[in-house]
Amino acid sequence: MKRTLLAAASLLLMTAAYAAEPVKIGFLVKQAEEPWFQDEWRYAEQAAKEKGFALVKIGVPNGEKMIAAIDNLAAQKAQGFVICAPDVKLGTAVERAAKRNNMKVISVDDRLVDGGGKPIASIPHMGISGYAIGKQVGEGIAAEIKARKWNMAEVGAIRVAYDQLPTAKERTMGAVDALKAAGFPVANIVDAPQAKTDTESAFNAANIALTKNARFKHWVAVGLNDEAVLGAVRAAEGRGIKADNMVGVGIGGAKAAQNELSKPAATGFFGSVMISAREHGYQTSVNMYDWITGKAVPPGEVLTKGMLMTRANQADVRKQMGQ
Ligand code: FCA
Repeated sequence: MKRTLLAAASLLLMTAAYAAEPVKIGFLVKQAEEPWFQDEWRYAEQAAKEKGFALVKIGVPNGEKMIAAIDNLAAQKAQGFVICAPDVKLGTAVERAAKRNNMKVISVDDRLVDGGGKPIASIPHMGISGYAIGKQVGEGIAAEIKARKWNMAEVGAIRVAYDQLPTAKERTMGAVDALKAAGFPVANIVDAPQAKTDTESAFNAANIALTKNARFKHWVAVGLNDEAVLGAVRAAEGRGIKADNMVGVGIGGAKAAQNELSKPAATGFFGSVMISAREHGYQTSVNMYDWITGKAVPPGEVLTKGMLMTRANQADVRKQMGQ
């Protein structure tokens, strides 16, 4: 009798200890300085406050820092993490590090791939519907070309490219396909590969493309995010190509795009397809919390939508996207 009571008591204690284990979640992003990732973190903080878990935000600009961050999270007794890795090819390394430390992992924005380049299905993912959002970019540009009555033969299109990142390729190819569908001449599309996914690299890439193709009268620009298109817009400005001869449409719609679209005078940055930082930051964190606490297993893959935001509808789009 005594022994059974003791056993029951120790079981109770163990359960209590387990239940009391505070939930700690890591949120690792590849480019912490980018407004999009700042927004994701902000919405993740909101989830942490609401659900009462601890959130650890870490910037992971390269593979070495990423592995160190995962091990560090484990030492802090985090039970899981959400990650946008610096390189999707690190997928197997991410999964191995999570397993080794007995942590759960969800990817956000960039889908992790294995050694053969195949998406790792065992890591739940939330990303954007890259091709569809790219098409919205292309359609927005095509409509503006029409509105300005430009002769398409005289328009050059810069595709700021980062094709080693699958979502980047999908986005920019979606934009190119929409332009083609609107009758844009394929020969006028110029690829400008960027070394990194930031404004400076896009600026350098676009500059080369503009120099080599001085024959065009007007320009349009697409890229994987707002930073890519802003780089192209700034490069064009440097060559005297301003708002009346440039239509750039980005993807993201975070602070950088909002600032640009709020400048008193229009620039070549015509708009941005706004995507949901709230969903990517808040919902992935809630999904991780539910997974850790045994409430629910996250969906295998969620792809979110976007809305074209321009100077004309900026306030309305932000309201509709709840941002
Ligand atoms: C990628 C890009 C970011 C953002 C995100 C949704 O990670 O690099 O700029 O667009 O997808």
